Amino acid sequence: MPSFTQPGTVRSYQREGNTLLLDCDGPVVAITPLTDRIIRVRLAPEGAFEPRRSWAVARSDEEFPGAGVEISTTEQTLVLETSTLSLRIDLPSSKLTFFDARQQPFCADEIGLQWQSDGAGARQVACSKRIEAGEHFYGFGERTGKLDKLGQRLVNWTTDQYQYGPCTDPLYIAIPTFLALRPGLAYGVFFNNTWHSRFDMGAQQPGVWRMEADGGDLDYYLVYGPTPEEVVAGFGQILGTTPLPPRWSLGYHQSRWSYKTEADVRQVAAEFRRRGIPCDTIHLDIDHMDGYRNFTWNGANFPDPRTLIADLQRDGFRVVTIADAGVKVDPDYPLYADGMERNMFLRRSDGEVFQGFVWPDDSVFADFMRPDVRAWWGEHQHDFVQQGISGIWNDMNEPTVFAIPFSQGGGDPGTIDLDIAQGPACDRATHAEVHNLYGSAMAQTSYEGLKHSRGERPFVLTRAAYAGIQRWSACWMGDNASRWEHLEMAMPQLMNMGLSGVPLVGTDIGGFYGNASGELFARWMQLGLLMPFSRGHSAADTERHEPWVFGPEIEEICTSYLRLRYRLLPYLYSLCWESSRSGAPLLRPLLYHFPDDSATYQLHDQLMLGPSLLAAPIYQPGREHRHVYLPAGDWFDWWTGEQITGPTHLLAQAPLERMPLYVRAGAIIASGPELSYTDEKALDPLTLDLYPGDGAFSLYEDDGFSFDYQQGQLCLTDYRLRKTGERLSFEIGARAGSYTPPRRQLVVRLHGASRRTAADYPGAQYDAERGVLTLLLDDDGQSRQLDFVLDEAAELGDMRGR
Ligand code: MIG
Repeated sequence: MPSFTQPGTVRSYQREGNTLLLDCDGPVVAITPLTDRIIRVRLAPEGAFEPRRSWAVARSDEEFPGAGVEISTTEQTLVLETSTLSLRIDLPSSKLTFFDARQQPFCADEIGLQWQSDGAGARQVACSKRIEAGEHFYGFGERTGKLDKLGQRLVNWTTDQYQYGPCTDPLYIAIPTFLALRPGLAYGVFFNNTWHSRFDMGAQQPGVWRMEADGGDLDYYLVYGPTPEEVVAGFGQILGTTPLPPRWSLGYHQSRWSYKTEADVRQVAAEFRRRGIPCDTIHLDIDHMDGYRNFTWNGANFPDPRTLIADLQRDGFRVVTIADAGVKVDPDYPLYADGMERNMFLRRSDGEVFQGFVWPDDSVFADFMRPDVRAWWGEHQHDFVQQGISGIWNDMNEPTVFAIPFSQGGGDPGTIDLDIAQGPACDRATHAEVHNLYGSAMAQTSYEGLKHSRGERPFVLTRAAYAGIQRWSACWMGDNASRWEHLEMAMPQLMNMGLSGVPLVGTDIGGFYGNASGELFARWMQLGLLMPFSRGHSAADTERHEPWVFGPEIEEICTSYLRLRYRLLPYLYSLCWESSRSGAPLLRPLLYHFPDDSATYQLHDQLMLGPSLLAAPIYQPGREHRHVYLPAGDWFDWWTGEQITGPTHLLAQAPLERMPLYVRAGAIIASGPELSYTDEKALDPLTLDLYPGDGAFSLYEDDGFSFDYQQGQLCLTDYRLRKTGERLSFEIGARAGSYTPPRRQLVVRLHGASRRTAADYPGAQYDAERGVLTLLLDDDGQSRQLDFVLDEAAELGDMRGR
């Protein structure tokens, strides 16, 4: 049995450019400060760093700003200091400990860097570090279970998990990043290794966390906070952020495996419009294809797709079609024949093209890591997309391969041979090294192809992914089930994805496997209000799951939440703008905004949409109330207007039509008119709901689909609320950017307003019961300021009286 080795004593050190190299008598440790809070650490067991592959990062070390560092030494230690943190290297043991400005240790080596070789050329690398008192762990990409991963062992290996449950690990998406948090100090780690790997967060040995990989380098990026927001922004710098999505993709998506015929699709679309239920997109699953051949149509069921899509478009619908990883072996099928001729598919070590079973039975797999393969796939996608398709949905891209053909039952999903070579000629790797990247590379292919074909912002949805997927695609959480525990699990799953750098995420509303009850569906649709990617989807052998199939009561609830989502699009879209710049998630656990309040650390069942809205969904049957925790500060009940001062625990009323929802004091919530689809009407009137307190909000607007914003065709308006005693001022900033919204009405609704407040605005409408003062203004783009006098005593009196 081989055993792990450590680098040992640091004999000497030298600087090479921005990197500090520690020579440990053979092994070398490299430390590179990339910014004043991001430090990259690498180990070369044999002393020389190969020009190793860093597959997923968005920028090379040279593209980071670097950091001013000071180095000092004592007999036993070497200390490296940036403006925010210091790193102390213990020379006898070569162990690293980071310290914040208050000299609190974090991310401290327990055993530190390690490796072992099996003699046959394979090498494992590892690193063990200390878990500090009160520290908890989040992120880790797509996981089941609750929010905090302390005490768990988590594997990074993209896997088609058939019928997964609350304890299944791993799933389809592998993102080896995490956030560590204790009051006052957050840091993050990106384990820059694509091989099969795992995190052990104190499961094996309490008080110690460990990362281990079955190949490649021990290479990690340490990101210092001290807030979760800064850690996630650091992941954004390393791995990239999500470019602004097309605005229509923030609307509701309706899917099913499958809407099998043109008539079926037309009927579903017509039903949405007839019933006034907002919807933007219809997804076509694998049955639209001719024998599961990507980019083809089943001619009998879809005789005239162009006309179908054009008709749907006139009604405000977009069409997204699925494309699977497996390409059907069929010499008469152009994608296969052309790909064979041009050598686009993966080959086994004996040189034969690899074949495996997927939906079309014998299938081959494109080598999406090669740029020429991506361009070629894009050409085939182009001809199909030209028929009017707006987005591409990638599936089975873990990649999944079955042991026996589907026609004979399929068996358990596996993947392609690990020794298969992949990647461009200059950078060949084995599937073992890049398995986790297959889904991301396919999504990148779809994205680049769509961008090229349509010239508009692409919409791509993928099931499998690795860190950095946010640059190309939205993600959904695969095949969940129509069960209450899956609704519960959706919340931490989506929030942890957000903390892992992926903002556009959702689960199949209503659940994929099995049949939802109306009650489960309504509660899921309420969570769907908040999901950045909001799509209903269900499996082939289930009952229909459209919002109207559960009867009028459920339909009405679904309609009202979808209408609310569409009204909130200006808020949501502005969050996407923010996210594109910083990497901030849209859906956030409370700890993101309240990191010093450890009462938020285990809250897996409350979510924040942006900085201002806090939701406490119901996820159990028969519930009409639930416990809610509101952290420090003032809050407003969205439904009643009641003011609540936190920190507090309360019992919220939640009859079936109500998901408890709160607004943070200082919030400025931008909303628009009621819509049946995102581009139905211009943003007029623009409504701003003001909740007294200190706060700011930047409204982002543009044409919603093009890249013109990159040339400044955008409109940014900064709003600010300031509360001083009983005075509240509301500032409207001048617009920035060269996109001009139409002249429109601005509706300002001040919550928590008293009769005294209203007295200064004699012409305005005042709702005494709800304490809302409504002002109608002309939104002409000029900056201005409105002042209000609040009357706290009267206000509280009014509220208590109810
Ligand atoms: O083996 O395309 O997760 O959303 O409906 C199942 C059929 C293949 C799995 C996806 C699911 C999709 C289904 N697919």
